[in-house]
Amino acid sequence: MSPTPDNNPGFGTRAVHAGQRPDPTTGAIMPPIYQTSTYVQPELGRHLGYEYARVQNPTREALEGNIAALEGGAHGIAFASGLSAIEAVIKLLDAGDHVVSEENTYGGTNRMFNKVLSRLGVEFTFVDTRDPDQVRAALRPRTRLVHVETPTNPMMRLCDLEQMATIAHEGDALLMVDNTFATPFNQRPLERGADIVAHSTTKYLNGHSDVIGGMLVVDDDDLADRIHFVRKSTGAVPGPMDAWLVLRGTKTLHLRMRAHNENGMAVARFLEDHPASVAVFYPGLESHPQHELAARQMDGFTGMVSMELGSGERAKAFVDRTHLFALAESLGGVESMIGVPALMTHASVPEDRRAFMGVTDGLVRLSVGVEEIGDLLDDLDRALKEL
Ligand code: P1T
Repeated sequence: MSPTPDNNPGFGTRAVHAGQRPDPTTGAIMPPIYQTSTYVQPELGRHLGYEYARVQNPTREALEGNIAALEGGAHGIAFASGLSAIEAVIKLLDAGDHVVSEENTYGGTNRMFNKVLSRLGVEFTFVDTRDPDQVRAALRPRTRLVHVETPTNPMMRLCDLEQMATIAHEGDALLMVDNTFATPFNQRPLERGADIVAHSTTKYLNGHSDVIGGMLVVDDDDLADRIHFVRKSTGAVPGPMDAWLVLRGTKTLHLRMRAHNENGMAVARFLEDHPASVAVFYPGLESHPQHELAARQMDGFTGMVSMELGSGERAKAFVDRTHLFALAESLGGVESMIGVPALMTHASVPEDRRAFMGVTDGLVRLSVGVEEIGDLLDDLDRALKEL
């Protein structure tokens, strides 16, 4: 049976063990990669619990059990990407239903809502979820979902999860929280009343920049059944190799996040004190306007740091000059990355909306990796001096 201790094991123990057991045939300590599309049935009308790999796959199920245990939910449902996970939740709705979404989400989420799903008749209102009154005022009789990110990508804005859950539930809507930036090591939305946690597992959960993947975690059995139905009916499942790679990643999530949190804080403090920076956005800094909420709601502040350099020219000069910080989209890998959201991850957001939220051409986003902090600070210092 499962080696998973069931006497309330700690986070790191769950990260290593939850969802897994030694392979019943060989005792293999890692779940095998069940690279198969179908399963032979002993006779018509009887199967071994596995019919077709879009619907069931043991490697994927191990990953789902693992991440569900980290978020403190009963069900994990894996997807081919973070966006397909979020999309599946919208597919629970009908044309004419309404969603209230944080305005400063990942640009691709905004693009999917605005340019794809709204064409199918689901209506979206975008608000600043830092302000609960804006969320409350946006609710309509047919609002079925409130979607938030906290911290947001890339402005590192927060919303109060308990407040969001109360408001959504008053309006008979579900609360979905994209927990990609925080990870369950730092923040567990289900404990604060959220109904659905969404992840791009592409990021910290996998942690090694070699997979695109997504995950939803829910506690409610009926909601899980409805999401499973959408997934099997529409098909955005991850392959078994990718599920296995993410599972290998989550085993060290607690070790990596401690290092990301520590390095993120050190980089944020360094940049805040640096004369070249106009502003630094990091919830762990006392200067962050929502630091008190961050300290209450989060156990750590991640490796994501954004900074304003004052102009697009300065931002370009900076990101072109770092060596250890690789110029790339994505985040959450062990290697440090840097980018200019207005030209990269958020280019699809209309310019006036970007400007309104502070996603200027001079905004630089850093995903601080787990390299030696002295080397990372040297890299930033040298590139900033060359500006
Ligand atoms: O790329 P995909 O696995 O589909 O995940 C989309 C997604 C969802 N939610 C958040 C908060 C994200 O940051 C992302 C993807 N983000 C990037 C690629 C990026 O560089 O910001």
